[in-house]
Amino acid sequence: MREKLAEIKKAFEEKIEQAKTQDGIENLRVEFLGKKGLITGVMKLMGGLSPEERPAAGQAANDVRAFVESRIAERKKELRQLELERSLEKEVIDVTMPATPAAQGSLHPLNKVTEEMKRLFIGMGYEVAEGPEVEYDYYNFEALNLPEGHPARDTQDTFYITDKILLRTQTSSVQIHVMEHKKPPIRIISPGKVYRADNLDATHSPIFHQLEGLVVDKGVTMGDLKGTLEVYAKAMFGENTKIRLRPHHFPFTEPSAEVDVTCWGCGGKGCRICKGEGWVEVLGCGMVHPDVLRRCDIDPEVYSGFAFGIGIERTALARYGVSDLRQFFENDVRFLGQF
Ligand code: 2NM
Repeated sequence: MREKLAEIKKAFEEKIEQAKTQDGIENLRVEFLGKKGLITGVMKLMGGLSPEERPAAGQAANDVRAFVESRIAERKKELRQLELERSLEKEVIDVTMPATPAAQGSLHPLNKVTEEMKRLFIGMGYEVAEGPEVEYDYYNFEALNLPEGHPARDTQDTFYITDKILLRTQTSSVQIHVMEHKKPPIRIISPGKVYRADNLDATHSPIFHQLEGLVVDKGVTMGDLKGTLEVYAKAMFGENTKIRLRPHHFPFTEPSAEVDVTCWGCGGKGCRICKGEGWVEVLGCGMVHPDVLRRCDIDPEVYSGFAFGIGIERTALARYGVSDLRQFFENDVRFLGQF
């Protein structure tokens, strides 16, 4: 019996050293201590011993069992520690390594120039006014001296929804709404989308953006208009920029002018940007027509005003040297990411 226990103990000691996993130890526990285990087997033989032999043998068997139990617990702990060390070694994290930068978006170039223009005019005391893109023909045409039969109202040029409702072709319609509801002094800009029945090409789009300005007060003159536009031109195209007004015709302003700025590419000498002219056209403007004021219940004998209209796409094309307006609408991030 003693020899048998000694053998079992020896076998256990060898096997426990080789056990490399928790499962392996569990198997050993079953093999030695389980119901059909080796030590349990020896215990069962106890009944066949004489009463004198039994206590010592029982003691010896219990000692071996206690040894096996404690060695198993110990080995389990050792293995857990080993496993922990191994995983710590494998899962090292270098917290000083630079992080992968998260991809960051940027403002769309059209929004960027719009925001720049807004900031400039807000700084001069203007408020931003917005209005509907789906508009009555009255606000888009009639109120602006474009009566029925005017060529600009042609279905070839304007998107109609019904005979009387259309997609606005200019943001001046917003200014009519404002003048109807607010009495002078008025100082507003209205940025936004406008629609014309054009085919998309390098210089035209059926949807584009405008920013129009309107100032109405007592004693507003063309000199105020010119001074305002000079500030705009210098801020937008550089401090040395000069402007010139060329007589033009708009139905809603009188007098009207188109405005050129000295070319930001060559300073006026003539280059590819200005096509050798030295000047680039950037906007249209004029003194608000007395009929337009009158329709909004503003007395043109008391008040006068100026207005101007800036094409956002045109300005962005010029500012960023982009040659094809379609790039603004294709939303290719390789293009958009450059601004
Ligand atoms: C332009 C050019 C000239 C304009 C006129 C008005 C209003 F509502 F006061 F009559 N708003 N915007 C205007 C004047 C727009 O765009 C090229």
